[in-house]
Amino acid sequence: MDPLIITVAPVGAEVTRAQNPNVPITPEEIAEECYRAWNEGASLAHIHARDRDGNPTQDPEAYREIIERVRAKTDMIIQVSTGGAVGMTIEERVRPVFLKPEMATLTCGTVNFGDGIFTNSQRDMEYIAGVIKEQGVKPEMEIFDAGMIENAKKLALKKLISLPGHFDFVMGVPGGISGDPRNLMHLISLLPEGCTWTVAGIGRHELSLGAIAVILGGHVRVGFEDNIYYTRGVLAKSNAELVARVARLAKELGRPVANPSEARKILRLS
Ligand code: KMH
Ligand code: ZN
Repeated sequence: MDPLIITVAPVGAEVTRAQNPNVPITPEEIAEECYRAWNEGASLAHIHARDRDGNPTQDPEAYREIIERVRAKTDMIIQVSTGGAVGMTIEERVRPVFLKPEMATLTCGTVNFGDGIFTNSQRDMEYIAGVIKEQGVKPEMEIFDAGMIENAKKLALKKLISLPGHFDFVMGVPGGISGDPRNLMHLISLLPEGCTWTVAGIGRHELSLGAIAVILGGHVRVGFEDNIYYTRGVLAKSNAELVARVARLAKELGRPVANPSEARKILRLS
C-alpha cells in the first residue's frame, strides 16, 4: 500500500471566523497554517484565498502571495481551487490556474450546496479542464456525487483529462452524496483502474471516513474548509491539530505518511 497523502484544506470559501476564531484569513495566516500542517505530515495544500475584507476571492495576486509564502517554508504540493465560491463565474474561478501551480481542482458536475447551487455544466467542466490541461497543471477531480465519476470519464474520452488520475470524494455536503461509508465503497468501485483517491468528509464524517481511507489505501483530506471541530462540540485549535490526528491514526494502523516527494510520485507529478 502506498504511503498516506494527507491534504490540508486550511480555509474554504464558506467557513467563517464567527464559526471558529482559528480560521486563517490573510495570506500570511493561511501560509502559516499550511506550514504547521506540513510539520505534522500534510504533503498537499488545497488553497482558497480571501480578500482584505475576508471574502472569498479568486484573485491570482492573493493566491500568488499564499503560494510564495508556502513555498518559502515548505516543499508541499500546491493545489489551487477552481471551485471558488458558489455564484462565481467560471472565468473568475479558473484564474489561479494561470499561476501554473502543480495541481488544480476540477469539479465534475453540478450539485446542490446547502441553500445554493454549485454549477458545473458540461460546458463549464470542459472549459476548466481545457485551461488546466493547457497550463500543464494536474487536475484533482472533485466528486460530490456518484454521477460525477461518469462525467469525468466523458472528459477523458474528449481528451480533456487523462485517466488514470486523482480523485477527491467530498462526502457529506448537504445536497451531495452523504458520508455513509457504503457510499465511499460505491465511489471507489466506480473508479477506472489505477486511479488514486482522497476522501474529504464534511463535519463529523471527516474523521470516520478518513480512518476508513487509511485502512483501504486511499488518502485523506482534513482542515477547516471541511470541518471546524476536533470532537463533538469542541472547536479545533488549528488545521495542524486535525492533520496530526490523522498522522497518528495512520501510524497506529501501520501506514506510513507520505512526505511531499513521495506524494509527488504517488500522484505521478514526478
Ligand atoms: N467552495 C465550494 C463551492 C473546490 O475547491 O474545487 C467548491 C469547492 C471545490 O470548494
Ligand atoms: Zn475547496
